[in-house]
Amino acid sequence: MKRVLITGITGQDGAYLAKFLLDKGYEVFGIYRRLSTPNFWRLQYLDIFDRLHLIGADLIDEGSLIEAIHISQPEEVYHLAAQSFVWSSFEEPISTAEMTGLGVTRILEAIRHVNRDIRFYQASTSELFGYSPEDEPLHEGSPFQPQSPYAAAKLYGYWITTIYRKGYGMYACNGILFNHESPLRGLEFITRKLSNAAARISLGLQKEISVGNLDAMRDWGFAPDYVESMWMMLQEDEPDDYVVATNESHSVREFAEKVFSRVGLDYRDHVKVDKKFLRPLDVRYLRGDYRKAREKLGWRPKVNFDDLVSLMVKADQERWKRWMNGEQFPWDAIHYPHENQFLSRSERITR
Ligand code: NAP
Ligand code: G4F
Repeated sequence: MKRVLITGITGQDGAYLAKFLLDKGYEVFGIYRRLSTPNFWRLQYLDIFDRLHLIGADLIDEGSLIEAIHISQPEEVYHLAAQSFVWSSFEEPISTAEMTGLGVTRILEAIRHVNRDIRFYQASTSELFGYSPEDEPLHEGSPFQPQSPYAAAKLYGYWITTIYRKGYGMYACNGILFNHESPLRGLEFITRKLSNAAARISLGLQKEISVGNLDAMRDWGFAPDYVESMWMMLQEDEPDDYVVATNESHSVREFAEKVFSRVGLDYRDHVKVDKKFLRPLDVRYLRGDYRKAREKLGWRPKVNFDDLVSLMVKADQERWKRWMNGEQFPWDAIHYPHENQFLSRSERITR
């Protein structure tokens, strides 16, 4: 059984990737950080929580990462942990640089010291580009022009991954993923913010929602499709970098219009603009050319924009209907795993 370590397993992509790899027969280890309120709801939602090994570690704590590699002895590491919210990176630029930027070097160093044959995936992003000419989608050779502290930190992560690949001969890949969404997306990101609001408003639980820049355009795909590309990148003979996208761009306004119309409402009656959600700098337009991923990896997106909108609002409506019928959300139930699921320094696995 192949062993894998996922950083950021409690996030959207980490949860879907863990499920994908469990279904492929991997033994899955993930790092989680101690929070005052446990945050395992996505793993519970996908019903995979009891099948995972969890190791306490933090991106700021090099020793904890080294220990995580020792304990899990993985063949592949997927580095997904980061401060991933662009808006917050303007509020917390230094901690974003620490986690989203330097965190990559810390995990790469841990791998280099423990076992440099481990294959490494870095969660790079379309935010690196910062700008997309409308007539030509972005590809692996397009210039990088980051527009936020988050993007600057990811740019560092991108290059340090490349440097470890070239300098130490490590199998290290950058997946340059464009926006990808799902019912497990954090509520602060615009797609889920809108799908959740549309669901609640349609059920009489809320009247309106405030957002920022309605004119921003993104290339939005479906997260479970995208985690498959991460795995594909680590199965090749040689490490490389790949753009993963849909090659379609839609505005926030269009997402709002569609998501509200799915529940029989007109977004103009419910979506207000509040400048507190604007950013000091915003990426206006993104569209990605995923030809290389298609030709070399055989990857292509399966869920289109319209279906993405529908499945997100449907999932949110179902959640709120269940809540109205007295059921708990998974995130209402504070869930502590059974003791032997947590692996600590004193409980090293020896195989
Ligand atoms: P997410 O839902 O925000 O998940 C981020 C994960 O990082 C969470 O598990 C979080 O743990 C963990 N984390 C944050 N700080 C940490 C720290 N100091 N130590 C240990 N763990 C820490 O993000 P996502 O959407 O799944 O994205 C996964 C990765 O892909 C991120 O690196 C993101 O920047 C990148 N990316 C995402 C997209 C996208 O559209 N989703 C596109 C391109 C790239 P907690 O649960 O404890 O907070
Ligand atoms: O949903 P967003 O916050 O995602 P953003 O900034 O594109 O970043 C996401 O995708 C990146 C990949 O390109 C990842 F690297 C990153 O980790 C994250 O997953 O915002 C999308 C757009 C922006 O232009 C924003 O200004 O929506 C606009 N927007 C308008 N009103 C809003 C809002 N964004 C948020 N979060 N909240 C609003 O009220």
